[in-house]
Amino acid sequence: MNIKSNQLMNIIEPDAFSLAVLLATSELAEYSDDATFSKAIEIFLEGYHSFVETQFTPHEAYLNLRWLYCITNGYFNDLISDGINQFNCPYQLDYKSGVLGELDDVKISQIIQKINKDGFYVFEQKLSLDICERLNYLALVTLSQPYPSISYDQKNIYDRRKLVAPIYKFDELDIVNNHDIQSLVVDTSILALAQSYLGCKPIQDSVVMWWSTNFEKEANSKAAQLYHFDMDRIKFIKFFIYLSEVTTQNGPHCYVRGSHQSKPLELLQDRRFLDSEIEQHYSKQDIVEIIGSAGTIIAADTRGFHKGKHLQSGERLVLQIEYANSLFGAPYNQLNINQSSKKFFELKNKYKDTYCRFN
Ligand SMILES: O=C(O)CCC(=O)C(=O)O
Repeated sequence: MNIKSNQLMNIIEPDAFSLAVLLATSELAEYSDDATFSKAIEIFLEGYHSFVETQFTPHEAYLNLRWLYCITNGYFNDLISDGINQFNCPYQLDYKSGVLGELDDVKISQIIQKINKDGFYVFEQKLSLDICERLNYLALVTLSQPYPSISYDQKNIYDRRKLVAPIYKFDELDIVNNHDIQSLVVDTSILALAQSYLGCKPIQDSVVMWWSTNFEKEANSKAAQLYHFDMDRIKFIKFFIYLSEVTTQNGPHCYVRGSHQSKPLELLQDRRFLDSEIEQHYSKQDIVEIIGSAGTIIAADTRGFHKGKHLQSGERLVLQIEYANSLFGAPYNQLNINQSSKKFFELKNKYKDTYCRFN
């Protein structure tokens, strides 16, 4: 592992991504002599090679990504991301406006600066109420999976009068066939913002919609109601769209400002955290509850600490669209779309790398 970058260039003939990873990891190997650390990098590297060949990440390599994030306080991810960006240049986008507003390069760079500093951004522009209403209707007529649940093959139509779980999740395939969702997935303003933040062609890696309910009296860890950070990909950005009004009572998304950059050592563990643990390390002003009317759109780098606040009353419907710089990491869905809108069909073919999960 103590091989130098230029030596690697000469002895290996990999494709662009694996070369990027090799360069980045060789730099990291010089960063530490510790055997466990080197072993973790080796497993990651082998896993990455295997991913490049098969588009499938070995579980152990994914676990090593999570561990390396903690042990390097994010430095590992930043280095690999720099490597990926050398070989995966962003698109030349001629049009950058959409649901996030009239975006140009100046506006995008202001927003990116804010996300780099705070870890999240709440857009002035909101999703139209018409679309929110149509998606609420979709969420009331489509089967969803109560979660957590004693049985995971018991999808139900959401019935707010007979709650059985703190959240109800929709199958990705069921929602991506909807044309309103498709137009958000290929929205050019979201694409432009994601690629500016990631610094490369973004890969659309998940679309999730779920109801949160006040079924339980306490915060449920499995329902993401305790603070945690995500580490399913190397670098990623999530767009949350509130489809119902969200107040402090019905489950606002909470984010710890600046916690995506680096974390206090005591919190560099891959687990859930009590509010009191977070409060010991961050000031009240930096622990933010994001409330907003239906249509509110938030971009967040959820490698920072975040949670969905436990609901005291009511319910919340939210849609989440995520982009990453690689599909390496947790399993993802490959989706056979059987009802493409014209726009979705055109854009998924135009930006094939980004929409590679959609057949
Ligand atoms: O429900 C929320 O606002 C939090 C969701 C969350 O933790 C996540 O998407 O990673």
